[in-house]
Amino acid sequence: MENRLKHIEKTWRWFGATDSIRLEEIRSIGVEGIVTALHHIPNGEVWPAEEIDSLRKEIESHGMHWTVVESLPIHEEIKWGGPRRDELVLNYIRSLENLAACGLKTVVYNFMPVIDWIRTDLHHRLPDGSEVLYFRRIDFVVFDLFILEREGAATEYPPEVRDEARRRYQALGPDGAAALVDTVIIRTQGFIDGISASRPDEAVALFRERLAPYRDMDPDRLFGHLRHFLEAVLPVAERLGIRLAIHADDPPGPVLGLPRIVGNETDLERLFRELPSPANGLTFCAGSFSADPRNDVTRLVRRFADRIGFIHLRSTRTLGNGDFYEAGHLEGNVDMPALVKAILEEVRRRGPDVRLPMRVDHGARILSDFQRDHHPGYPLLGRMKALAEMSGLIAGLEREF
Ligand code: DNO
Repeated sequence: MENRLKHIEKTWRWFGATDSIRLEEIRSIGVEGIVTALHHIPNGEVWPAEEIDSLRKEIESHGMHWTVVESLPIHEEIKWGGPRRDELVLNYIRSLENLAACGLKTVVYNFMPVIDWIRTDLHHRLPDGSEVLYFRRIDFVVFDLFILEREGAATEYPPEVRDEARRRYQALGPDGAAALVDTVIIRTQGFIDGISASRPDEAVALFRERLAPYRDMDPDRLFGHLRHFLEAVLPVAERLGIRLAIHADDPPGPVLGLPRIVGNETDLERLFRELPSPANGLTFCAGSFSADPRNDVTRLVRRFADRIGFIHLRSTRTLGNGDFYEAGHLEGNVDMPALVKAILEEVRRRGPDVRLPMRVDHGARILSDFQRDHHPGYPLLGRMKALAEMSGLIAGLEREF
């Protein structure tokens, strides 16, 4: 294929039948591999081989491959260690067997309790007229203290933060508060996590229910649950030739009193030291790691290079007060040329025929993205621009390899 990078396979996240962006459009912009999941199957149920295979064939009929599964989600009960967890782990294993039987070998998951990625504003306008995703720390505190009314939350914030949050909550008013719930839960979690709530009050009730079993959860216990899961699943994955690739926490660090354990060098060091199986891999999400300014993202690539099974290229700009927004792919906290170079060094080390799948993660809304429906962060043109930028950067750097 023309347009083909030597060491990197260009992939694209597609949400299947509910995605307004069609496979033929994706193919026409030089994408080789699709990243998707059986999004309609409730979390915890087995993915049937026939359904996996028919989706695979649909993608292949458009001249591409289904390269990465993102995600095969982990049921909450595995994360909090509930009574059904071993049964749910067995279901997970059966899904892995069915995926492997259909040729799928890279499987993304995350271990964030209750809530996956978090943004408080999906329409932050930049001076150039584009719209990006934004995380405003104080709005998240408002969500926690005044909407969720989480027990014990007040003691976790200093008085001046609580006062600021109260003023902000009053300024938002009831409509603003409902819009915040819509953003934090319904829009950002709904399409990836099958959250079916469509009204803010339902969504909040569901959230409270999900939070309850995590009372007193600390990072060590959560890690213990991840270990329990991986000890069961990794030997099977090894036998099947599957690499599980855990996604970084987004944003890294505790939220809503819940620990997060995949956010920095210390976390990754522990994960791979305690579970050294080669099937224990990483989805290197540059944007997620970059939302903690203490992370040196290029250093993380170098340190854990051999664990990386899949790359998400993206960058954020942090604003020093806990806020961040999604910067252009060549802007923000990530030194993208240095990061890509570190990745190419690793892929070359793996051998001449190895190519690592990469997708650009999220994208600004630009041009006709405003006229077309899409999941937050996944517009056509903004991502296409990012893909073009990243492809050019990689093609240039590959000359040295
Ligand atoms: C959001 C995504 C996440 C990610 C999962 C992986 O845009 O980056 O939802 O896919 O955390 O399990």
